[in-house]
Amino acid sequence: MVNKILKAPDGKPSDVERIKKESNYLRGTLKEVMLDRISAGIPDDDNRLMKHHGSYLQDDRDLRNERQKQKLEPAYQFMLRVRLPGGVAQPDQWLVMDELAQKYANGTLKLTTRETFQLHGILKWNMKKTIQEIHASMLDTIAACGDVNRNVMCAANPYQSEIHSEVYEWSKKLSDDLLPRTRAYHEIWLDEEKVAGTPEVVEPMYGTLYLPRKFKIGIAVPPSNDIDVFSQDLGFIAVVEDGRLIGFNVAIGGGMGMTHGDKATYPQLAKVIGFCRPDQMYDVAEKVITIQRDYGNRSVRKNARFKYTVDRLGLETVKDELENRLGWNLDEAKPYHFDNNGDRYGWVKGIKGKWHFTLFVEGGRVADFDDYKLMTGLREIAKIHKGEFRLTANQNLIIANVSSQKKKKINELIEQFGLTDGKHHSALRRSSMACVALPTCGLAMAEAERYLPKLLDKIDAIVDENGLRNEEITIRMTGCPNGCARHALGEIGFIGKAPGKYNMYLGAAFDGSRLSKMYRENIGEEEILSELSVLLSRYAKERHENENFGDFVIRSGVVKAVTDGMNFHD
Ligand code: SRM
Ligand code: SF4
Repeated sequence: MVNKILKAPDGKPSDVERIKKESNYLRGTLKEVMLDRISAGIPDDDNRLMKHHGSYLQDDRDLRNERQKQKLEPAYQFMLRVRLPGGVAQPDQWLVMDELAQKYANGTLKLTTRETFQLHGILKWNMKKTIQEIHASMLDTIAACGDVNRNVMCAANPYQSEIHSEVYEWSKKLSDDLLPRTRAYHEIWLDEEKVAGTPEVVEPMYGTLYLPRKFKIGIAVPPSNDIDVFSQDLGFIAVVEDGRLIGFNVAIGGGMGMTHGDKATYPQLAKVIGFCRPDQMYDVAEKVITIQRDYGNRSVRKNARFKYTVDRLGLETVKDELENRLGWNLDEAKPYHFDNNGDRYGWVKGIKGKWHFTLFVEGGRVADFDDYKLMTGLREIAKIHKGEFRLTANQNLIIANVSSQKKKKINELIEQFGLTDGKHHSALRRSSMACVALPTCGLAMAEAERYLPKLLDKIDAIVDENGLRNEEITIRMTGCPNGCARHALGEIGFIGKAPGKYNMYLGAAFDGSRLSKMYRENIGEEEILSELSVLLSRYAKERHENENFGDFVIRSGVVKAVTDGMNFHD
């Protein structure tokens, strides 16, 4: 056992640390400012705190210039993210989210890359009503953003439904047990009376400052790595023996975000450090989180994620510290094997005669489009569905646990509304993901969700020319290097640099176990298409049997394999 003296980095705490410290456990002046009708916005300090309540202030960037010209304040509106552990929503909860989207938001639902709902475009005066209605449906938005543990993901895979339900229960338990304990949310949004006198310890795990940065946990069930377990701060890989869940391999220190031009920031993959039983999972999560709480960087926020703490202290040191805090040692990691990080579409039969239908939802956007009434179709299904909806980490949706009797009726609705399992699309499009980006994301440098489908129309032509229509190649686009669509784990990745310009990355592994490498910088559509034209034609002609595109570009020397996030920029 190493006996090192561990230290957090020196340096003046960032302003967010001050805001949290002075917030009286995430209250700040949120209650008051939300009542103010003079501005549709809220002050910056409160907006920082707002994230811990699952929301934050945005403005419609499509309208920004025009409003500036007219000397109006920006078109302020709120994004609201639901906490939905494991991505499971009941049909009545789906209907509530649909209704709220129409009543208070922009009439659409965003299914996120972390298996939950986001509403966009909520006006300040409607926020409280929206949160209260979400709460009445037995959901909440606590800790969906902010410097705390976020929504815990779990494999949505319908193939192993008995293991899914067990793993789902663990993800829900972790998510619930790791919630902040402050009553701020209940007081601000749900009108809970403040209890006189303050209990001695409000936040036994988080403390007054919460975490240095966001913290993410995901649980994968091999062979599917649909949740991209290696991108998590803390990942659990289910180990199944003789059809029974015996525990989890534990992986630490993953994350996708970076800043253009700053080599001290990089995407990183979590590394497996051992194995624990299911009943030890909470203990592991809590102790890992407290290590990050104590040693994470509270001075430079862009180096504050747990991946940097692990890389700075060293994997072995962090493992030792974890075992010290646990008071027991992790077992040796068990063998595991992933074969993909995407979704499998269409109808699948699970246990007890139940059926599951995985629907392709391009960019995760549920809306009624001119020629595709996706939102109405899903509403009609939710009205008769007795199973559940599972939001996937690839922004898709599973209509899950459908009885054989109900399947006929649900299938009729699927057909009536033309809801697609994506099978008439190219496999490349089915394997695509794009983050929200413009017009709502304040950090976007380029389009993603609104642009990728159009780019894919053109890439599809290249795919068809080369006979690659059924080849699954993962392709991901983000509007900035924060990596919300886990671009660094797409075999083809695009990161927005400026309007219409992207950095292009290649060479991630199809099973999510290797990062991609920068291939071209700051290129526009024409160049993207000409690069892909050459690469896909070579792939069609020169690939080995069953060779994935990400492996091909490395074997053929197009890009170097990234062996560790720390050499991502080399
Ligand atoms: Fe994200 C910030 C959207 C998954 C890394 N992300 C944001 C914000 C809140 C912008 C902001 O802070 O001003 C975006 C809101 C846009 C909007 O208009 O809705 C945003 N992130 C999203 C979503 C909705 C993308 C999507 O299209 O699905 C995803 C919501 C997930 C959820 O339900 O909780 C989303 N974000 C991710 C992921 C993927 C994941 O977790 O599996 C990542 C990469 C993994 C990681 O965390 O390393 C991710 N988001 C970031 C970062 C970079 C963090 C970093 O430390 O590196 C930011 C910026 C930040 O935190 O300062 C960010
Ligand atoms: Fe916004 Fe960037 Fe995340 Fe896309 S990757 S949603 S542009 S923060």
